Amino acid sequence: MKKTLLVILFFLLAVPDALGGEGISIQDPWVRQNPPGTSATAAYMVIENRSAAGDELVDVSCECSSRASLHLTQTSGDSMVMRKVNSIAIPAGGKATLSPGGHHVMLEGLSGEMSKSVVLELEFRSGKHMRVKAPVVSPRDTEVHDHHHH
Ligand SMILES: [Cu+2]
Repeated sequence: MKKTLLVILFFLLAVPDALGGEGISIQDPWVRQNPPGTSATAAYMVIENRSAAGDELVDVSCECSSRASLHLTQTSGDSMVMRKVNSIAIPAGGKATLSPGGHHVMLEGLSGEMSKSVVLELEFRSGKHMRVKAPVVSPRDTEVHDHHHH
């Protein structure tokens, strides 16, 4: 039965276009497993825009948390500061990369332990809505993940 679930999950992750609209697609979504006793974490992904019109990610929500917002991590001197942003631009024919140390989806007020994956609801300036299933990745896996992608 677990195998069946994994196969279904893999299928959902492998066909993001089926979950979204034309033009915009989401690649490689993932959420960092929050350390025990904490109630906040971040979600990352690459948003690709194959259409001729620019768009913006303007809102996000998740059943997993009471609050979800768009954040940007900036380095100021020796410290890293996060601030809320109103939108993340996805240029026409380009992409926006949400990754550690940059833009991310901040999830605060997590309702309990994170499960194996969460569903993020994305809202764009164009009115487009997308649902994205993002696997929860533990910090140990995250290191591997980061090395793989950088
Ligand atoms: Cu943040």
